[in-house]
Amino acid sequence: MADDDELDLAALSDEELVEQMHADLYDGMKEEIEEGVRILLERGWQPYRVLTEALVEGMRIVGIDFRDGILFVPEVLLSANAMKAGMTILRPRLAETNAPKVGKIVIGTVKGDIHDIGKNLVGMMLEGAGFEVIDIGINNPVENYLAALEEHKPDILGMSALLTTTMPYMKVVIDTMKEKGIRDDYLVLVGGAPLNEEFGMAVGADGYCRDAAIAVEMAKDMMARRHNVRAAAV
Ligand code: B12
Repeated sequence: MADDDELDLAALSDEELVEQMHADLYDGMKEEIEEGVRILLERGWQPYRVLTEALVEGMRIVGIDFRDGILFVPEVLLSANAMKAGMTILRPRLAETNAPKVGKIVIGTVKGDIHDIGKNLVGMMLEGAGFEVIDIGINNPVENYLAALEEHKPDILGMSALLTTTMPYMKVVIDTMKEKGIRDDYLVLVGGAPLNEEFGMAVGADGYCRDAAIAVEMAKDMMARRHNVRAAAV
């Protein structure tokens, strides 16, 4: 039984619960977020809907107050941890287990940047769409990307950056790939809040994706086209 002053999340309507989860994410309430995610799933919500409407939207609100100096790093870290806890519950549900593997991707956040929620989300969604995902984490210098490409031989390299100061590093990675003569062996996808299509093209990527759903579409599309080109060549 809940205490008198403790909110019974299960008693809330869907709409109230989602609003409460935005507030709980804002306050970094990990256990409440976990409970909210479970309740929505039990009520038949699709995992992707829980992810976008409850978690990603909640983090968007956190982002606004962080930008405006109302929230600070320690508080946003708590929000991020609560978000990650919710994502952990959703992850296996987003992954269609027996799906045939459609391709392989190495994904990581660039050097100097420790933001990983968006990257993790893209990885989870790609996993759900049947990709094998090798996540090399955050703060990756070019050497890490090259080593991962060499070791895992993926179809796609994905890079994430959330800071205007770190996004130019994507060009360093792509230029190094060109110097080594391996650029065309991989498709390169880039993403992160401060990027746009134009930036993606300017650094020499094959594609820029605004969000994880677009990343899945683009990755699948690119794999299909690559497959067709190869099939036509034989
Ligand atoms: C959470 C957060 C943090 C957390 C990160 C926790 C974590 N584990 O990730 C903490 C508190 C650590 C943090 C620290 C800092 N942060 Co911060 N942070 C954010 C915040 C609020 C949310 C980011 C987020 O998770 N969004 C939710 C996810 C789902 O969205 P997303 O990351 O954009 O990802 C989606 C797409 O972009 C895309 N995508 C992302 N990556 C990829 C990769 C590929 C391959 C593809 C295809 C697609 C793709 O798909 C994703 C899913 O849909 C943003 C605000 C914002 N508006 O972005 C600020 C923000 C990014 N941070 C900012 C700043 C300034 C900082 C600090 C410098 C603050 C400081 N003074 O110390 C430090 C820098 C630390 C570092 N060296 O990296 C600024 C950046 C400003 C700028 N223009 O550069 C922002 C924009 C806030 C602001 N407006 O001031 N931060």
